[in-house]
Amino acid sequence: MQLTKENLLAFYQTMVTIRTFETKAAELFAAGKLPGFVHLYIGEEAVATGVCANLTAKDYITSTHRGHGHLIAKGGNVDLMMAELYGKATGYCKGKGGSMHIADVDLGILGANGIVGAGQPIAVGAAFACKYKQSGAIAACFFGDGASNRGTFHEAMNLASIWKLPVVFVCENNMYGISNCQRDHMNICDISDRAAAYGVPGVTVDGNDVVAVYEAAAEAAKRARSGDGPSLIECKTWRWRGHFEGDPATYKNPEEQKTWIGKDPIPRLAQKIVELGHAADADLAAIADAVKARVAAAVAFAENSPDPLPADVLTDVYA
Ligand SMILES: Cc1ncc(C[n+]2csc(CCOP(=O)(O)OP(=O)(O)O)c2C)c(N)n1
Repeated sequence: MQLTKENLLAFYQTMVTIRTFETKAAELFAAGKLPGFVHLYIGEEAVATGVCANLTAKDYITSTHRGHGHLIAKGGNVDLMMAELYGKATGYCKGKGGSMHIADVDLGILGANGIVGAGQPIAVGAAFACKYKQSGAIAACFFGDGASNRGTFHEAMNLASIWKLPVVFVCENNMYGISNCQRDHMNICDISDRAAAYGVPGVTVDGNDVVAVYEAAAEAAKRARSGDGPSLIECKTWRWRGHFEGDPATYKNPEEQKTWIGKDPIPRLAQKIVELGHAADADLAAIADAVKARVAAAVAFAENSPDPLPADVLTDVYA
């Protein structure tokens, strides 16, 4: 598949937006400006970007507790996201949800989710609706290596398989579930091997190579759209930060961390773009500067937004 200059530059812009938004979120959290937990996706940007580039606004995604990247790649509004992180009334959930509950149903974003593995059955339900209504839309379901141990994963894969539902299961194997490295929480190397148990195609790709992710997702999306059912894509990647901001991550091997940071997906893509002659370093720097200004505007929007009113504390909540 030949990706165009426009495709690659769009990938670059999305990945830099995720990185810049999250680097700023880390800084703001450390400064005590963001209430609640923040789980960062830094280092994993190629996964959300490569998958969502195959989706339209009609398609659905389910996200995780580490969801900022999925939301940005699916077209989420960074002003509303940042305001939600600040707990402001202008945020996606009017300041009542925080980082782990952002949704935008009009964009097919069915929500970040603090419950590990909860997005899997939701994606199956969305895919069932797509098939039932013959809308032509599909669902992509992001989840971690830890979440692939949950019963929800196995139930979701099985049901999607027997009903041939249009779901792309995307396992973001960042090698850790909180402080447990993959070899301590499962006895297999490739999570994509689990697909065979459900009669589903499974593939493992380099999750730090946006083109590899894009191509695997293109194939899975095609399969889903043509009525051939689900696929499982395992993207091997690495979480650069602690599990949540404030986690010193002393359980990680510093050498391994250094090796993975050397595989940073953003400079890898930049190098490809420059080598192909699609842009010069200065053009990429201009994109990064524009993104920085966009994120700074989102911070200003959040800071200048009102807090939710005490009188509204019981509106828009279920319990
Ligand atoms: C059902 C459930 N069990 C446990 C937790 C606590 N918990 C939060 S994140 C996490 C690890 C998730 O690991 P993984 O799925 O690999 O995602 P990652 O954090 O690596 O992106 C756990 C166990 C939870 N939120 N929900």
